[in-house]
Amino acid sequence: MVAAEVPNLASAAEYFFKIGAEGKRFRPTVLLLMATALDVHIPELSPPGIGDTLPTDLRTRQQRIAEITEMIHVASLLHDDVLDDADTRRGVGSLNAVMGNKLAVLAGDFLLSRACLTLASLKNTEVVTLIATVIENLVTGETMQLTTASNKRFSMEYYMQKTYNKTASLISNSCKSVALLAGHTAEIAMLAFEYGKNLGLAFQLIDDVLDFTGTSASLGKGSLSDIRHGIITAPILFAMEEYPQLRAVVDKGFDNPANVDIALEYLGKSRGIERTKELAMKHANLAAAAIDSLPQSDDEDVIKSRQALIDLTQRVITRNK
Ligand code: GRG
Repeated sequence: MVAAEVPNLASAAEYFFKIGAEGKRFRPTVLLLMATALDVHIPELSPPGIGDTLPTDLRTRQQRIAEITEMIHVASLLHDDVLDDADTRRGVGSLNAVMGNKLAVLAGDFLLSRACLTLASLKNTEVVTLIATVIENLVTGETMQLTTASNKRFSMEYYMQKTYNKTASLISNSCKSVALLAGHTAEIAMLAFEYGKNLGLAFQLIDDVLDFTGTSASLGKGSLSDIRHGIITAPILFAMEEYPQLRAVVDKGFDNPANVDIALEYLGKSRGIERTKELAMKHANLAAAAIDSLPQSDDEDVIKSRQALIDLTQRVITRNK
């Protein structure tokens, strides 16, 4: 799907799909599990669609959503790395570092266009609307993160909205798309959405903890990339509630590494990391509850996939990479 005719564009677009640089493939894994978890009998299942080019097999159509989702995810990583001037990604050189900003941006655009073509081939306008909204949310989330207005940067509500846009929208709307393609009711589609939303929020909250702690529990062991870029995440927001003096430190900016150390000191004294983990756990539990609310099934594969989706909610909050 990502093959291109022009050699430079071909190697750029394929870069993060090659073995060793393919990442965790967390989103497609969730989506294929969701497809099986929802594989329950629907009496009035609508026909898959119309037209010769339409894949008739439901599983194949749901797999297309998993592929589209990973392509959009990788496109957003490529653009993100250009914006952040990143050197590495997935343990290898970032594409902007290896092939330059121009090709990295174009490769992201190319992946988006391939994702759109695949989406169009599904001929489902509701799903097109959901995925188009995801792309808008990703751009909005990234833009929200650029804000310099203190009332927004220091607001937990703003942070959660940004987190939904940047991370949870993609997985929640694609989970919902998998349900809609199967012809499920709005109620079941909403449970699939709720699972993805809460899993995505938990995932990002833990990402924000790991930025401070890395694989160990001690502060300063992570890449500290967010704080060094002036991005204020949940651990610091919670620490600021306990220590309002921290606000003045954050206001000074983090160009001076000594300021990062002072912020880390406050964070260490506070319950910031703990409260962020608790919030992640709350969302992980809400995600698991959405799966538990699905209509009962005796099918062994359905039961296994639902259990795997529930297990993933725990893996997300206990992960260290
Ligand atoms: C081109 C669609 C598009 C968007 C442009 C740059 C931008 C607007 C949005 C950035 C969105 C972004 C990078 C969100 C972060 C999401 C996130 C948690 C990434 C890390 O995901 P993992 O850990 O990564 O699943 P791997 O490498 O395992 O796939």
